Amino acid sequence: MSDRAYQLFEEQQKERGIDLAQVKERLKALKVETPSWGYADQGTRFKTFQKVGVPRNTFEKLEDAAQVHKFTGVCPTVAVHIPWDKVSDYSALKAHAESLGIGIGAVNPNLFQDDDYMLGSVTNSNPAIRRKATEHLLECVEIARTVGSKDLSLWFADGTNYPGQADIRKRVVWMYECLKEMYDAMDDDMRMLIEYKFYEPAFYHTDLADWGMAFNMANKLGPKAEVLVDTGHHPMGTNIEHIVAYLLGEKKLGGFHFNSRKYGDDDLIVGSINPYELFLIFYQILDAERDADPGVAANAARIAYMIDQSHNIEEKIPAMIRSVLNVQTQLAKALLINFDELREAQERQDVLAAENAVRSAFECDVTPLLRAVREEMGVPADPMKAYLASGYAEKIAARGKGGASW
Ligand code: PSV
Ligand code: MN
Ligand code: MN
Repeated sequence: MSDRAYQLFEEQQKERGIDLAQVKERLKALKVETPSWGYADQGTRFKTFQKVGVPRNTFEKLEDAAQVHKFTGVCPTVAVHIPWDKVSDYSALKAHAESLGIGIGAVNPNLFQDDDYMLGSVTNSNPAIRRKATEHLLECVEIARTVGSKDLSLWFADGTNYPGQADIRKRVVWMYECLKEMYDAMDDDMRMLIEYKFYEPAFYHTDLADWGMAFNMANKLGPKAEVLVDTGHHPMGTNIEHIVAYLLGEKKLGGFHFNSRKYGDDDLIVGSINPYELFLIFYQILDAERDADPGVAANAARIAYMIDQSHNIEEKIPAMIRSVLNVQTQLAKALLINFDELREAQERQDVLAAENAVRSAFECDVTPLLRAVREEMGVPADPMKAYLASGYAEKIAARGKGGASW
């Protein structure tokens, strides 16, 4: 891409009233956390494909994640899932991450892969099982402390398959009691990110089925608890950006798990199915960053952007790089919205002009902008090409097949 392409882009954006210096600064501030499990072998309930070169343990997962950061420059942290990433020495894990130039991000407790949790974890009618689940949550707070993480990310598979199977109202109370114990054990600067999902693995009811239930739980717990929006966890046709705007208005948007879906919780590469949705999510966030209420703007500024994908047919590292680039691309496009023009159109109640102010930004080609920003950040202008040419895939092939499966 030549300087000419960038010059042309700059001229076009000037005409649209966009200050590229600000756009570039905002793009450089983006941080996207990648999930340790996205580097492992993953599958569907029909088959897990074993790939050559997959990390054999959490230390190697961090090494792969460090490559994504090296080539994109925007992925300095990695989320861990316990016990998938259980190690005997978490200080050593932290030190390993730091030696690679990255850090450990959100700690995700796992309350869905133990036989004891078949009928629920924090909602189980058996108090001994609820105790066991709570102890795991407390253990994760301690792990977060050791690895220097401030975010505890919670998702529960709890739910029922049949009408009458359990007492729905009692389960809400039990969940609250367990989470309250965890909440009280957290440091003041830690955050509890509460994720919701409307079905799967439970098919009749899920205890935290939607944003409203997660929001209510977070409100009851207090200011350290916020809602996490996983873009794959809604029924068909849901307006996710509306949920985002609403939660921002309430100052309760904790973070995202980005991925794409076509039908269910597909966990596909973010931006691969409906890039406009991702763009519209960023539109709401950038709009909130400009809110006159400093609390709303502060919420927009502290959002944790995380990827939650399950790559089962894709090459792991390139799939992660693609996801990160797609997030960056849609943020870049949303930054080209002329918010003054938009406001004026809204005030005039000019529906078509307002819609045009948003859509016209999406229609811009941001390739020259992203290349320029990456060069200024000291990373390759084309991270995917650079990674593929780096020889890392060939190097990790020595790990062979049969790596970690989560
Ligand atoms: C559940 O579908 C989920 O989105 C949660 O975030 C889990 O932690 C993750 O996927 C596991 O892959
Ligand atoms: Mn998720
Ligand atoms: Mn999911």
